[in-house]
Amino acid sequence: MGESKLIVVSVRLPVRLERTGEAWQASPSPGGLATALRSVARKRPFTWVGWPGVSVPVHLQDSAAAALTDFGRPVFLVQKEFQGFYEQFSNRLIWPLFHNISGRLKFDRSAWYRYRVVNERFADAVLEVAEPGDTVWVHDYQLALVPRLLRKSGLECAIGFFLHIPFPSHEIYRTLPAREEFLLGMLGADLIGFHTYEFAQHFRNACLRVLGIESEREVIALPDHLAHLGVHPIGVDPQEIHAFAQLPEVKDEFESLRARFRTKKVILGVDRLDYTKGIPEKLLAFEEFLRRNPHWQTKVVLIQIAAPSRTGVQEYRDLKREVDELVGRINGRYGTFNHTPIVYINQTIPRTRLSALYRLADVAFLTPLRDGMNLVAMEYVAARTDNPGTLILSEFAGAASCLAGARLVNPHNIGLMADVLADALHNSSAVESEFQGMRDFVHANTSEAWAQRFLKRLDEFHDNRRAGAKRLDAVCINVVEPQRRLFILDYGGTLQPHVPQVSEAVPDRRVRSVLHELASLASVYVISRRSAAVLDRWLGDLPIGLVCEDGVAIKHAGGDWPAMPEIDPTVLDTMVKPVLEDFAEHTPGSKLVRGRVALGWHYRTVDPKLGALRAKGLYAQLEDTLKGLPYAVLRSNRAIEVRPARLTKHSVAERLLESHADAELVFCAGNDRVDEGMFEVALRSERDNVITCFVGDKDTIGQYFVESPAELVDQLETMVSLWLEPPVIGSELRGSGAAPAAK
Ligand code: GDG
Repeated sequence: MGESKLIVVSVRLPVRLERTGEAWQASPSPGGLATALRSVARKRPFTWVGWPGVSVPVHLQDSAAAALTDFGRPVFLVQKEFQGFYEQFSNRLIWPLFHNISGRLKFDRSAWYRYRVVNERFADAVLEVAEPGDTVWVHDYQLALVPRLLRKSGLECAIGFFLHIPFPSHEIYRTLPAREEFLLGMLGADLIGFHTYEFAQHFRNACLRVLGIESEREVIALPDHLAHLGVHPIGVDPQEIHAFAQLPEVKDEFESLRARFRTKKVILGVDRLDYTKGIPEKLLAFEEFLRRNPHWQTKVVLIQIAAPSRTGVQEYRDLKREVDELVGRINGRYGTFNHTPIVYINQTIPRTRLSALYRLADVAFLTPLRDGMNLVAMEYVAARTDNPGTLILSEFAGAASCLAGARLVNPHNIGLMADVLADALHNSSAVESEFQGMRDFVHANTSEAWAQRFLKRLDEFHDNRRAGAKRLDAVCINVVEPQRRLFILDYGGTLQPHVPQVSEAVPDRRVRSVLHELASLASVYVISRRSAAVLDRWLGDLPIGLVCEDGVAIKHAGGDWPAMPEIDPTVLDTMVKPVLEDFAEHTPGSKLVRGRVALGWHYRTVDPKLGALRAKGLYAQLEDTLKGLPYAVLRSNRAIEVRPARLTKHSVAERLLESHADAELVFCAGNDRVDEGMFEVALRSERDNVITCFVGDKDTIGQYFVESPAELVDQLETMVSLWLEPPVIGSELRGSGAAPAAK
């Protein structure tokens, strides 16, 4: 096997693809990412998967792919896909939402559908080129579903994901209609990278509040793997920036600009013309500065480069008009015959000019309302090798957390920005030591170092991965050989989805039918928190065993319920209740729930963060209080419960295993921490064939998982059909035929 390769997946291939008649010409169009990956790509085999940037008619796709061979594996998109996936969902929904601009939210179901389909196309393209042992690095919000799609496909590769834009606070994130699927998509990765600690924390918080996944520090535990969260601020290439500045044409450009603005202070803004970049706010601040400081009016110039971006999107056209008007107004008001206060360039300027401008500008004025990082800030610092300048930077840019020598501003505070600008120009000799600190950061944290560090972490995490649960696949596990089988199945959340109303929790036809069929092949027990009467109504006609109230009593198939146990309430009333009451009083939204044998504290409607914190404290306190007593303290999904140890699911599982000592296959399924108590018992029993299956997206001690009750029912149906299949001589999957017995 050759050396493992790196597969980079981003929405765009770093290429310019042009058509002449039926032929295609591809030339490199390296962006920041391609530069960052250059050194990594030199060291190991490397492939890029992405869209080539233009629409390619189906009959010309083969020839276009051939022209792109040296650049990577193209994913072609037709116009409708491009619009829905890219313009609508990615750029008109996720982009504003993740930049805290939720007023612009436009959720369109068909765009979401396109987004999913295109993400599947990207994942399929990766699967075509990937081999076991490769590393796949997926980039940015347009492809958030790809990591999970790859993981679900069973790909044996390290999977990394990097989010180049901010991750918003939960208050904003939760407004996204597809919030669960989007989060789970990213969680398919082994390592998820963010520019700042704040974004990583927002993500972790969203996992708790949207998915209910509690996590420790920087790891989100999922059934089949750990998704690590990493803070990896991207960088630039200072050496290249420096080398570029030495080019004769850049020097010429610099001299001519210097001559042109020699009597003036130069303030520079370089942004894509995007509403997140705070260009109108910057212009207003500059206007306010001129108004407050008349003596500066003819001595300072703001050069604002606003490279056109997403011109097909209405919001961007509106922004262009707004900026045009503001520039016109300010220049009209403060301009003179010989002086124009704002030099506004609504074009992408050549790198030579940009490089010269970085050297020329006394002040870089960068005021995004929200920005993942802001590379311009870093480029400005890197370009000022000889004399420092002043960097005025929005505190809402990721770069603000790395560039300690910048003067931070709130871009919504126009007056403050005007004052900071005045101060920067008055005290224009920037402090060398502060600037040097920023240079040091930019030199230590280059784009290449960023890529190398991310990939190193990714490989480490992948190498040290724990043996997590596997997705349950009835065809692959050995369910056929064993003749005597015992099934212990939790009900709510396991066989049937959780619903708010008990009346709606009635088993559906499929569940009843699979239980019925299963019962002819195995001993089946269903455990539920419902009363004996409710269970009888729902499932009493089936030839299966029932366990009521999460372990209070067992009714065997065809038998009757035993007398319900009476318990002495002293311990619950005197030792447990006061503690629970105290917690309920101090935790708004939580409440005490009294069952026949149990006392519980439920925090389903409590703020998840507070609930998790209090639950931890309560659990520890109860364990301590009840030490040595025959009571169990149980943590389930958003509840803590105390009940006699003999009346728990755990003890039911022990008894069932005892009474089915001859069962060769034990299958146990549940969706809750309490159910994991049953898993423990089953796994400890040392039977040859134990299958413990967790239903859900959280960490589990179960060996297998499925994502939903529907998937579990699917798998149970498959098992039934495998058992009922007539034996095939010589086949690996020898059917056992219908063989009930102690079943
Ligand atoms: C996303 C995130 C994150 C701009 N105008 C011209 C020009 N540029 C170059 C700059 C810089 C790049 O474009 C812009 O980078 P930013 O980081 O400022 O912003 P986004 O494009 O929004 O990038 C951002 C980044 O991803 C990386 O993770 O930092 O937060 O939004 O390199 O120099 N280059 C030329 N002419 C121009 O007119 N030649």
